[in-house]
Amino acid sequence: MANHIRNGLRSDLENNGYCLVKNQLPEPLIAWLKSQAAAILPTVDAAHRERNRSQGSLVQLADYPEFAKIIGAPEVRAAMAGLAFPNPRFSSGYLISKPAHSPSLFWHQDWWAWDDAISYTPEIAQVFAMIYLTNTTEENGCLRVIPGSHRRAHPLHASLQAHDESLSRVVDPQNLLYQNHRDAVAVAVQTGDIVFGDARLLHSTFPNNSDQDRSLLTLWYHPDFANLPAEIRATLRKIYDRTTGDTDPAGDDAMTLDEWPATAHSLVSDLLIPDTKGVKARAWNRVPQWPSVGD
Ligand SMILES: O=C(O)CCC(=O)C(=O)O
Repeated sequence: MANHIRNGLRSDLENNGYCLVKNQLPEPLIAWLKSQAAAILPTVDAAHRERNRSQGSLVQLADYPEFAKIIGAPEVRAAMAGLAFPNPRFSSGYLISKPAHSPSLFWHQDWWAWDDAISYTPEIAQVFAMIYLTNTTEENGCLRVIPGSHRRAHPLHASLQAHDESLSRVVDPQNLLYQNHRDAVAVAVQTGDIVFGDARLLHSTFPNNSDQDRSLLTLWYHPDFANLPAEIRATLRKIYDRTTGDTDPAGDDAMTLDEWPATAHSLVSDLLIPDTKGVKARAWNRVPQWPSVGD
């Protein structure tokens, strides 16, 4: 597969904070992912579902080495090469399932290093790659985004309580963070597409009003890991180690990618986050402080 840089998609990612890479994954790979999801999702317990009612589920992929096949897939690598990611690394990923007739995902952004100056520059420190296992529409809970919100303040920022526990549990369904917004753009996909998005982008989903589950994998990559500030690299290592920022915290049998069997490990070894022993981690701050001028 030739690795041509796709300038239109790269500028979508830079300017709008997201881009849609169409028809990138072959049907057998999607069918295989669906079969994995169908085996795992029934094992998700009721307490997890309650805790993550707005997301649906957040199953840490580190516990399932079989997902090396998608994290290191040549098609995902080709998509990242097309977006001119010089040195991508992978820190974590989740299997997210939005059951039939379930609520919307609340508006939020996923970046956590807002104390670092890099957060207010065009540099893209972290992206999601969302791989949906069904076609999505507004009816079954597709993604929605506020284009450009990764680089400038938006009124929704003022009401954010990112990944606040009561938002995940949908304690108050009337909260405006579950509602549609006039600046929102729906991102409907076909299976085989990949949605890439800057972690700073405001996003949410429509409710799933259909009779079918709507699942996806979210994979977190870092396009130019080697050139990130050392403190951010140190925090990424902690995320990778599951000692910070893990929304599906480690149980007794929880794994990190370092513990994966050799066959799985070999598919992703060049993408893993190296040990940053001794480097102080960047403090966790989920709240942007936009400069008043010169953004
Ligand atoms: O469910 C989706 O479509 C998106 C999930 C997501 O963005 C999240 O859980 O942060």
